[in-house]
Amino acid sequence: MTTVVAPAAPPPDPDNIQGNLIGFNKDHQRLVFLRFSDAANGKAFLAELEPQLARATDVLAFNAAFKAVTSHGAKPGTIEAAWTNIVLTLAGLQLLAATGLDTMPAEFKDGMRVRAPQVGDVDDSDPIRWLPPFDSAQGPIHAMIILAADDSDDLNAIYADVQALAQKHGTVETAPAQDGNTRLGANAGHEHFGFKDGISQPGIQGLTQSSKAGQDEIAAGEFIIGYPDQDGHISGQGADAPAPQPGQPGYPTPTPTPTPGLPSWTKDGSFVVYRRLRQNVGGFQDFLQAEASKHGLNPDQLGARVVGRWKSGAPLEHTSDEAAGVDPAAQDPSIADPSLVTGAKINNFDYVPGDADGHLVPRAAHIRKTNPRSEDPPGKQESNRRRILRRGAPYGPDFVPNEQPYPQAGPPPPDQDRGLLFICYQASIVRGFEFIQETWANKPNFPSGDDGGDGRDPIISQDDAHPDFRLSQGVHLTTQRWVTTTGGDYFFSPSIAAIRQLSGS
Ligand code: N7H
Repeated sequence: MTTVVAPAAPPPDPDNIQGNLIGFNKDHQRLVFLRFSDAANGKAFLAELEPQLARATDVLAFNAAFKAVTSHGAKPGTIEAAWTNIVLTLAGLQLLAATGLDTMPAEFKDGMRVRAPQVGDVDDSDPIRWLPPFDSAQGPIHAMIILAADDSDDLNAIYADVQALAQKHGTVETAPAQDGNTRLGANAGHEHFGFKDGISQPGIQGLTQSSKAGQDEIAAGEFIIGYPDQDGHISGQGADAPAPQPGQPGYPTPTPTPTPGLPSWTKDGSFVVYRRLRQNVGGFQDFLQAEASKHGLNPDQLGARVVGRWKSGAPLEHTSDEAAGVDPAAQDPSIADPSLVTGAKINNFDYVPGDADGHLVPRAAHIRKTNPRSEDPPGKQESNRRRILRRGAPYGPDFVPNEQPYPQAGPPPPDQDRGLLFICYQASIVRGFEFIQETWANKPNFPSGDDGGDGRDPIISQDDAHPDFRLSQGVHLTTQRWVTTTGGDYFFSPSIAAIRQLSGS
């Protein structure tokens, strides 16, 4: 019998993919919000910007060089880079006369404003309260430029280049640019609640190479249009995720929206979600302080249960790497063994059957809700169909102990406005970000409705009307809204070839 072996799909082309999909991972970031004056000017702007855009090749080469240099003892600042990318809204693509836009997915055509009720952006997160340029006053922006650099002077230099180009082609910055910065000193790599971030990121088959234990290598088609996804379908060619099992806990609404096939120019592109998420750090800390002792915990222990990791990033779940006798529920295990928070170990865990009820890591803890790993339901296969590439950065000043509490109503003063510029890449927003937010984070019955339900994700889904977090069997805490959406939208990150095509060059 002859076995016919299907030819392997060619790997994604890193020369054609914009670099932030791999992750710029720089200390300084700036988001620039643009409106083109007309199609001709927009095309001319894009044509001149294109050679300046960082490709995935550039980021991969930098990362390899950085690893080589720092593994020989050199300081991180020895090699530096400054990078530019552009992502476009539906309005931007329309103005540039992109073809086949009617076949773009419904959620992208709607934009984040219209999808707000669905993903839980209500009450304080309601779009009527969003900041420019995402307030409705000026109409949709056309493009967001993502700038990133190791050095703030270099960031200013590439920003000046973009501003000069914009001026030349009648393109307007519709709101002040939004800066994001790595926090300083011991807080570097930690978001404003104090937890280490950017740890669990999927690898991309055919593009990235990882030696990190516990990192899943996910099919490129989950993130990039035109490649096989985890189920072997070519992303963007109509076949979307199979509907979740009806009746399965946590799946009240099947979400897949099969598309008739995206236009060919979308190949090597990716859909991008940007959310400006304000964090009420004082409120979060007050909650931990007030609630912990009621449950025989200290504030750090309760914080670890809310997130699923200790502030150091050490997992709250047991890991095969940990020393005998260590109890990661009692205290941060990396205090006893600092090697547990190295790249080789920090993400090497799963939710073990012995913790199926969430007595160690509550099932609604932020990282368990947003990536249940092997937990069943939903099961590893389903979890890995919902992976996203998180590429955000913190913004705003650090919290100062004893600063004024947030006002009862309205926004905090500017010097207390801090949070996360959440950015993620995926091949389908409805399957990635929206599903995680709506069906996992916001639903109190995921993964289980037993015992009053597992509750909502206490970090990203505070529901003012029904705030609930199941700490352990029979123990439910009333949470608050500590993360508020203050703007954002859905974008498309076109390939380099598509940008040339859109620019008419
Ligand atoms: Fe989350 N936080 O400080 O609590 N997140 N997140 N996130 N998040 C993660 O593992 C945080 C947000 C995911 O694979 C960590 O890299 C905050 C949104 C996913 O194990 C920490 C905000 C969405 C993961 C935080 C915020 C997600 C993850 C641990 C908003 C999607 C990986 C560090 C202000 C809808 C889970 C790490 C995995 C990890 C926090 C937003 C998703 C500390 C403060 C909007 C998929």
